[in-house]
Amino acid sequence: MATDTLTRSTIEGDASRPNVYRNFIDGEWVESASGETFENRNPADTRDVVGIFQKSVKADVDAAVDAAKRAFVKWRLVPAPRRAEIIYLAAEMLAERKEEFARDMTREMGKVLKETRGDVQEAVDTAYYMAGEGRRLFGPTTPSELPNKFAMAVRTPVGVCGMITPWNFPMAIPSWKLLPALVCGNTCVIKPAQDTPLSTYNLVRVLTDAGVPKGVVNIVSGFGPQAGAPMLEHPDVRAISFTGSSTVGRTIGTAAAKSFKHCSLELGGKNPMIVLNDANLELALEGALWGAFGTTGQRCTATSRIIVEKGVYHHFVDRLVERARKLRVGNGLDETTDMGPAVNERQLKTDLDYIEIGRSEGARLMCGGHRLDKGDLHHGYFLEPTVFSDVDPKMRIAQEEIFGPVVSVIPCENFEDAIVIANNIEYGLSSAIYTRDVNKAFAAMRDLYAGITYINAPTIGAEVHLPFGGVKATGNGHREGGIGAIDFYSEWKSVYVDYSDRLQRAQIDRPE
Ligand code: UN1
Repeated sequence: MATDTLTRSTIEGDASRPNVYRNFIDGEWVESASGETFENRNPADTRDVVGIFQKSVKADVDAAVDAAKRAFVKWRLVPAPRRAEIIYLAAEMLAERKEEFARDMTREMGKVLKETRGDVQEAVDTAYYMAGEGRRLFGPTTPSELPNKFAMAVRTPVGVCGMITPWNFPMAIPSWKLLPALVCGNTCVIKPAQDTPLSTYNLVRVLTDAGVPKGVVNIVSGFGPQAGAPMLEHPDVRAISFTGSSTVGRTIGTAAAKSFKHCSLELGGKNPMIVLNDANLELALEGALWGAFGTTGQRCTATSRIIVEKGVYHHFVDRLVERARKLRVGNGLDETTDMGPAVNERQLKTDLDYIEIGRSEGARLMCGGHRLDKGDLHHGYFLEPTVFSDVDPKMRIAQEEIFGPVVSVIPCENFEDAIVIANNIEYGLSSAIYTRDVNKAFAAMRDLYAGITYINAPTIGAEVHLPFGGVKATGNGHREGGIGAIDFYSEWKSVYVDYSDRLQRAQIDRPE
């Protein structure tokens, strides 16, 4: 089906009567106490209203936390393998509805269908992985220092968990948080990003259909200051998980610390890709295009700096520009589109501002730099794929997270120089190197200071069963994905069983 037809029929179907979505609290779909709502519009065509959502306030968050607290009493006692069976069933249901949910996501967020299918798949993968954890949740058993005494540590749930999620992975990231929390026996209140609440609704509906009891997962939609901040202040919320900018993360971490909440922050990135003289240049080029312009550059793992050794620098830049110019920008519902729009007007403005900053700093704008607004694109937030070359590592475009399709190419002298440039940055999420020299590849694995390093692959595309997160301003030391998530959503309890029938004093009664 042509995009045109698809878009128009969607508009006609919805413009007269867009769906109204309520909050989900204690198993009921309820309106916000504020009585106010907001619109979720398609960034590729702002005439298309994806849905109307509740503008939640503190009273809604309080009701959701209260429901989660009551539900926790029973949910924590459901055997973990049983909790996991529900998550397994949810995985199967998500997989079945992948296409429908991908389309919803492209409409609300803009990224192209093949990527939104990937986003739903990431939730499916997480669900299968976490379902498996229900029969593990391993803890250590260990010898006691005393005779006739048994020692072990078990995982216990944390309690009510608050989650504040971003718009760039509208289903995958909520799944990274909700699913490990649930398998560990926690209950949840989630506030999805105001740009993409529908994908969280889709995920939570599936969880509910799969058998998650009422009150165990609650949704409050809305804006950070009104609907997110009350979670940080609420004494009954024991853990907060946030993915978003480092600036907001700092505020959240500070607020959470006041009441000693567990707090996991997954923040910004400015991810380098190093291309050495001996690299497979065609492969590096493919990787650069995918890493820089996939998801319209709106990934915290996006390749935003390409550090190229001088022997191949000019050739690489020429080829990159040639290929970037050919990318088809448009509505993500059209299967032939390579790159969708920016998520909203503010993000588009940020991108354009940074392009101006790059120019004024003296970087060479090689291609792109303009808003695209001819024809159908006029109703969306489209931007040309943009490449700057001859970027100095100290420039703002090489230091600050842009979160758009704007990449900086930085020349370097050699491998050692590349590593220095790569690390000389506030962030440390992902990193990549293209080389055929195994010695340099291993040195890079050791020396790139980041939470993720790829060899001969771009900086994006982490898999869900490995730790995900980064160093420095990228986070506060926690990891999502795999066991790292289980660690965050559980508390260790050490259990000692003394079956000696006498008082034995640790450290004091040492057997002769
Ligand atoms: C993000 O950009 O916040 O590794 C998450 C990736 C994806 C997740 C990105 N699996 O690129």
